Amino acid sequence: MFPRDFAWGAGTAAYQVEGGWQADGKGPSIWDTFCHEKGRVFGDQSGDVACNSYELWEKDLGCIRQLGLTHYRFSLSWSRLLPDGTTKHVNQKGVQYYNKVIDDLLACNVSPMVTLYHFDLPQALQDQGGWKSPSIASLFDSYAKFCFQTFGNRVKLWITINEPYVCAKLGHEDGIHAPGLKEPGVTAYLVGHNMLRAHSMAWHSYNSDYRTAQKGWVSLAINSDWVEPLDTQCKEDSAATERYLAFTLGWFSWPVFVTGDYPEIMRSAVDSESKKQGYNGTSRLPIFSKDEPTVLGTADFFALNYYTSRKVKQGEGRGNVLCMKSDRDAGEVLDPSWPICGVSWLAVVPDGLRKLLKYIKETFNNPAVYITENGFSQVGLLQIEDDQRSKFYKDTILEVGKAINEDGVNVRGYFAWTLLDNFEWADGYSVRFGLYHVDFEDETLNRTIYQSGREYAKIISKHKFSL
Ligand code: GBH
Repeated sequence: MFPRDFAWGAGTAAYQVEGGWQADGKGPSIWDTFCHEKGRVFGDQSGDVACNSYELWEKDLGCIRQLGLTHYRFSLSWSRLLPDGTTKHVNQKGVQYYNKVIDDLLACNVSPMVTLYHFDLPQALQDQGGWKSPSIASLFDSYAKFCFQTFGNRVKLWITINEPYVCAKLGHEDGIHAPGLKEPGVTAYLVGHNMLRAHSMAWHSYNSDYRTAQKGWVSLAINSDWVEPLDTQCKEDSAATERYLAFTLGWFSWPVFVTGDYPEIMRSAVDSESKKQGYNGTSRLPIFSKDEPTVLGTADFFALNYYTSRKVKQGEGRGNVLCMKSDRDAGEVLDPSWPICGVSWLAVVPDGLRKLLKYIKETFNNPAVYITENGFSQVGLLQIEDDQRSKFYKDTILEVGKAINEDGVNVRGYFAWTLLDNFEWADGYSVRFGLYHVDFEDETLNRTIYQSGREYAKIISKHKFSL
């Protein structure tokens, strides 16, 4: 059912697992700052220690081997490598750490997929305006080139930025992620724009300076729910669904995969609202400069993070409120038949992934696709025999198989989120997404495989060598 060279992976992100927030010369990131402020995160918890993967990497490697993964996705902490964010000072201890991770993986026949940025901007760069500042793009590009130069002889799959949507919206519109800004209707668009520029510069650098020698692939990870009109017969619901898609999946995928610019629906909505609101002549949605290389075509594959689905209904109309939600003007609802057994936003809809994959094939000209994240959480009582989650993985992977075999989608790999229970951002340690349980109460931070981890290992061993 799965191609012979299909990638079977799991993922993590630096801030969620590493700990060692001040170890060996690491500079602080915006998540260090954010967590150390009162009232930001569940129980005022932080990633100061997390799973301590900085010191316990070999335990993680043991888990990776036990699962039989062919690929492991992890992210680099920018400020562990470059403490003030710039290449003026390189922290060699950080370089050594990631060199060991990469070399150990390769020695075990596991291919690394490396994310350059998973939410943890160096605080020193935030102090200069962070993602709001146009100059962040070239700072990111320098960091990216440093990583290609240092690790690219061994890393063949790169993700520049993880989920620009989440960074922009949750970090700068809703204020529930670092840097905790609540500047609705304006800053998220600006941040998203600079993230696209940063990604594009890094891709162009790879393409011109490293691709020939290193022969890797570079993309950005785009999160998207699958959405359908609540009432498929209702024109307004269908139009709202189009708008919803334009403001979520479309925001980052249209520029990169379709036109080099934002979706027309998004452009016209934000432009006309801006005009009404007296933004004299300018739109809150920035414009791509003709003087910079195009963002169109700056992805060698489609990297998709899929978790859940939504039904979309007619919006309530655009009031006078300045925010993205008002620009988007579409309401979301859950289908009562979708189970929710973990964190509240995650309705279990495995076939939504198949539908989304088909949509991606048709809309973006049949790209190679890696599902770079998909997973299911546990909240509350600890359950090592987590049969609901085992079923989730079985059902979802079956849908991926159908997408490949029945819909002809070019899916190259599947990465479960996540290897270990870890620091789940604003939810701290209260939400567990791991294939391994981590005992955060105990200093040893023991890793124990869940039933779902054993199930995933079984699926992998069944398919890994079959054709
Ligand atoms: C991923 O984002 C992240 O890449 C990963 O680091 C994280 O651990 C994983 O999800 C699990 O959450 O709280 O109602 O405001 C997935 C996209 C976007 C899904 C934000 C949850 C929060 C909804 N996420 N969304 S709410």
